[in-house]
Amino acid sequence: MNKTRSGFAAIIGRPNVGKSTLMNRLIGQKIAITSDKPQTTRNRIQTVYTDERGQIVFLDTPGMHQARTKLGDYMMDAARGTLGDADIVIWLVEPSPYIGAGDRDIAASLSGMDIPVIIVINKIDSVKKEDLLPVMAAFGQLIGAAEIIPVSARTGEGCDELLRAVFDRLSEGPLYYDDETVTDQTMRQIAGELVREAALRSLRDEIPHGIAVEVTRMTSRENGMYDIEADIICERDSHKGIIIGRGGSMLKKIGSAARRGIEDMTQERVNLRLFVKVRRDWRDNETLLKELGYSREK
Ligand SMILES: Nc1nc2c(ncn2[C@@H]2O[C@H](COP(=O)(O)OP(=O)(O)O)[C@@H](O)[C@H]2O)c(=O)[nH]1
Ligand SMILES: [Mg+2]
Repeated sequence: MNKTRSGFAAIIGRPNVGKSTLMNRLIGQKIAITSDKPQTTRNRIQTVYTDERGQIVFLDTPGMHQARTKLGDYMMDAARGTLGDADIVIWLVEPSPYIGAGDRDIAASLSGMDIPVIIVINKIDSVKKEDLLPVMAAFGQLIGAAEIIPVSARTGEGCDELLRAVFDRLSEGPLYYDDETVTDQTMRQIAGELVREAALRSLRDEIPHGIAVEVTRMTSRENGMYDIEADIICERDSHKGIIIGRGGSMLKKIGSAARRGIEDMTQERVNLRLFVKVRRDWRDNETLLKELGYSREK
């Protein structure tokens, strides 16, 4: 019998470099939500990739950033805690040769650790081929032993190379999950995240950072159709007005985008009802954070 390789791969990097997009691409399914707003990912999300070579358990993390709220603290804990569980680190960076303080900090914390690191230069679809060499040279000097792989999470270029590099560095081990398992997230959790993604993508400025979503009902009818109700929670009355929009237009836009996303995930028709609620300063309220699933003891 062929021996399989397996292990946990933490995906880390600055906010917005494409960690969640890459993870979804590698497993071939949309599990983690993505947006062009920093700090879209709040929880640690685990997904599983299995093929004849073995099994990689990917850990998507909130980006490394300076926390300013209790929610921010929780997100940084989730990011740091993940490193302790990893057999290998996939460190995503932007395709630029100018390495900022954030990436230097990450390099410094990685150099003190005794696990293999793969530096992944993402978004290569957005730069010319000849501009890539200086980027690879710059990061090559930062952590000597690391392999550097250019990819585009958007187009899939380089992703097979990346999977090969990860399997090369994992040791022989058992499959932790059966080959049907794709994630530790429940459908209900993903549905809530898809509502939050629709809100993030439709709203501008600071409002998206102050939004949470709670799915209060998710039931399925005999014909398979889902009935889902969810609260969009925001921090102020003025935000509530913006989320609802003139004549309810914004909430309608968020609702139809979210419904399409949930229908893609469930492959069933979805009847979605959204409500907007104000919970003042929930991002700094331990009790509310816990209720919304952003709890430290997990
Ligand atoms: N051009 C380009 N954009 C990308 C790529 N990967 C991610 N993005 C975009 O970068 C933004 C942040 O992506 P996301 O996965 O949410 O980043 P995260 O915060 O690191 O998880 C989104 O707008 C993505 O569409 C890529 O390979 N190429
Ligand atoms: Mg993310």
